[in-house]
Order: sequence, then structure tokens, then C-alpha cells
Amino acid sequence: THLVIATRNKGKMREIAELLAGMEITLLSPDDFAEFPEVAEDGETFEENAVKKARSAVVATGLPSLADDSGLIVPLLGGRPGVFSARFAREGASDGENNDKLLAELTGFPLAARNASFCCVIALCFPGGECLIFRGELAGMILDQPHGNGGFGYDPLFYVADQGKTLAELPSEVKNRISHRGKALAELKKYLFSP
Ligand code: ITT
Repeated sequence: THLVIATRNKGKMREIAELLAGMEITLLSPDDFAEFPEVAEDGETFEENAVKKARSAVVATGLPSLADDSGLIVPLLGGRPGVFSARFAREGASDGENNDKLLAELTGFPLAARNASFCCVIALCFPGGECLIFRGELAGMILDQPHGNGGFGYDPLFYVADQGKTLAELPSEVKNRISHRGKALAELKKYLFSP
């Protein structure tokens, strides 16, 4: 069986592939298709955007498709960047630009006030039209400078107290075990494999 992973984000793709390893499924990426639709991520929620991306991949490929919509929620910033996490600094921003923007907005706030959470919503949609939705979250704090080279996105600024490290300082097995994405995909596996 084949499953399309409808993401252009290399960091997400790598983690999803690691998290689904060992299942009897061949994972396909947008690069495996001559044409793959760009989706306007104009939903107000992670759920809306995840379903949009997965459904559009089903329509384009005729295959079951999985999409991940995720982001960082910072209470001090009224919940931003949220669904705008990938384009916080600007449309098409690099991870470095988004991290700089986050640091700039949090300048002057003490660490104790800089709590944040990552959220990941996974939509799994089928050619019949049905979709399953799974969600995972991870709590942490936003540091005032980056630490570590692993992971992607906001990982170098996202400190996990239990680990005493940022997500970018953790081996990918550890990040995958505790992360918002790891939790959402664990829910998906539990659902698919529970009798
Ligand atoms: P696709 O829509 O093609 O999947 P995208 O990067 O545009 O790729 P999103 O709209 O879901 O995906 O944006 C998610 C952003 O949130 C992502 O670009 C990162 O900046 C951030 N993010 C999500 N998960 C993360 C993680 O595990 N570690 C660090 N940053 C993360």
C-alpha cells in the first residue's frame, strides 16, 4: 500500500518518515509526482489547513494522503505565530528569519514569561472522502538565543525543561518520542492498529 506525505517541508518529511518506519507502507512525496498542487493555507486552524492539504493530495494522486499542519503558539504574543508559523517574518521566510523575528518580538521579556507550545495536526484522508484527524502538543519555553543544530524551524529556540535542552540539541529519536508530531502520529498508529 502507498501513502502520500503531502509536505514540501524537508524537516517534517524526515521526521514523519522516521515515525512511520517499520509500517508496511510505501511513503510517497510530492517529488514522486510530475505535478503536485500548491495549497493556499488560508484556514484559521491547524485542522482546517491539514485537511485542505491532505484532500488536495488525494484529488491529485488518487491515493490515501497524509498532511501535517503545525506551528508554535506563544501566549505572550496572543497565540502567534500559530497557523502563520512558516511565514512569521514574511511569505517564504527562512527558518533563520522566523527565529530572528520571534527573538525580536520577545525582547525584554524574562524567560519565566516565555512559555510556548508546539502543536501538530495530522490529517489522513482517503479517496472515498473520509479524513481522520490527530493532534499532538509539546510545552516548552522560548530561549533568548539559539542552541543546537538538529531538527528544523524553531527547534533551536524551543527549550524542553524535562530534557534540559532545546529540541535542536536532542537526537532525533528523542525529539520524535516527545514531540507534538511524535504524539500525533502515535495517536494515528494507535487508532489504525487497535482492534
Ligand atoms: P507544508 O505545508 O508543505 O507541510 P510548511 O513548512 O509550510 O510545510 P506549516 O504551514 O505547517 O508547514 O508550517 C509549520 C511551521 O511551524 C514550520 O515551517 C516551522 O517553522 C514550524 N514548526 C512545525 N513543527 C516544528 C518542529 O517540530 N520544530 C520546529 N518548528 C516547527
